[in-house]
Amino acid sequence: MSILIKGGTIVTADQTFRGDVYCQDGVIKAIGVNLETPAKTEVIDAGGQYVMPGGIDPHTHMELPFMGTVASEDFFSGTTAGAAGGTTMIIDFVIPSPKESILDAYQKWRGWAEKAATDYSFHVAVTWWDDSVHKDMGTLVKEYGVNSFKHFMAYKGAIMCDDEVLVKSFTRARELGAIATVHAENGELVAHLQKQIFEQGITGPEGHPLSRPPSVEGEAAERAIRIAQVLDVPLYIVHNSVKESLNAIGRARAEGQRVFGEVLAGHLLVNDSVYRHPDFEYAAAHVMSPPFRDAENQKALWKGLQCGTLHTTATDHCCFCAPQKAAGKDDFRKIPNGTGGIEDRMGVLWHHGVNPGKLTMNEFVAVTSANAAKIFNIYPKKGSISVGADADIVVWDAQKTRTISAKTHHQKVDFNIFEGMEVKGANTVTISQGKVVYKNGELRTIKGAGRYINRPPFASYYDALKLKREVEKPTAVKRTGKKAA
Ligand code: URQ
Ligand code: ZN
Ligand code: ZN
Repeated sequence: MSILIKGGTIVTADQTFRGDVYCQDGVIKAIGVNLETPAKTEVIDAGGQYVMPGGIDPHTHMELPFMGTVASEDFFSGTTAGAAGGTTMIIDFVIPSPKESILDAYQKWRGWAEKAATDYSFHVAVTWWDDSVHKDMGTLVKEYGVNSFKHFMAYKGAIMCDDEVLVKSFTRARELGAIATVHAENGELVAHLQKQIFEQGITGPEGHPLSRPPSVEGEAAERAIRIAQVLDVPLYIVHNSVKESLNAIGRARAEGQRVFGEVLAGHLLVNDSVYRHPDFEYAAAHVMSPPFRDAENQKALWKGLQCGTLHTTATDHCCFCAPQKAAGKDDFRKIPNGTGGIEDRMGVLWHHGVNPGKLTMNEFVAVTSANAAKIFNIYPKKGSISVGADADIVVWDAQKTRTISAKTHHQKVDFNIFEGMEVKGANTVTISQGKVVYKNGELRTIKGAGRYINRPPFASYYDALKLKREVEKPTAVKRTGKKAA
């Protein structure tokens, strides 16, 4: 199976140049002009369009069991919707219940993901601790290609980690050459504020953001950063939504600490006024954590993306339909947290980022694909247009316009947080593993065609052990028993 993408302008995270791309057996084999190709090669006309690495969404939750229900999007429908919008790989999450073997949970999620249409990988959440978790983290790194471990500092009484678990798990991650990632909200404060607000008689979705003010996120981000600093482990903070988190990341990075920041397309573009909408269904459809924020924080997030405090964009695609959200009709604390976005991330970021000049095209590729590949150690196999890379490619028409709507999207959810948004710039063709999976509105995804992608540790397991921090061993003070003069 070979394919030639002809006549386009190649845009990578660091280069823009005219070139054709020849792919065979799912891999990029040649880049250049006037390429010699075998007779049966499928030719894609990319004239007047850009040819970019397929998007990588490093934060999704397909068919996640959560808050008493299961996310409506599954691994096939979700990766298909991603392909429709130019995303060719997801990094999803294995989230063990407390006391559930993390290895068993990993195998369970692997089973669910077999139906995926495009490539996928997993962060594994550490939601509890004992020796078996310590051991299984090693197995997951050494044998299953996991190099990132997630920690929810929110969701008290469910999957929240206290500091003890953070310290033990971060320490283990460092030993293994893995990266620690966090959902940074102080779960104790959230629980306290939720109760206080509910008892004041605020039971609707407007109570959700009130129980998660910026300081609740800022405190957790700073705490995670400090713990990672003391334990000398790299840290990735997911879905940053407020300037307090950006300031914490910026300070740490200015001091040379290895901290990375992620931002959701939703947090960049959806305003917190949605929670004050009179219609419950509309407001509840936007309930996710951290909540969407005000214009001032949105502005700060764009600056964070422009200045390099934020490195990746994601969606946290975790869908619940209206009947599911209705569980919280009389109590906002019961509204399943989560919103969609995998199909629209690339389009809304191009329209609101590249078109007004906030992001160059190269920066767009960096924040939608290449940086995630680098941070999670699968670059240049993913996130690049280079010989030997996987042939995950989008052909992008900067002039193509479309209006986003739940009526036309391919996401398996009855709501779209970008409903009615008109965007200019969209993929006309999406190629996954060297095969066309989307072309001019026609989906050609195949259930189960996606592959699990191993992500090696950042240092070999044994090197990482050898690299174990040599703390200067403080010497004991010899005391003579004589009183000081
Ligand atoms: O917290 C997360 O990332 C998961 C449970 C999705 N839900 C959400 O509100 N972000
Ligand atoms: Zn989260
Ligand atoms: Zn999430």
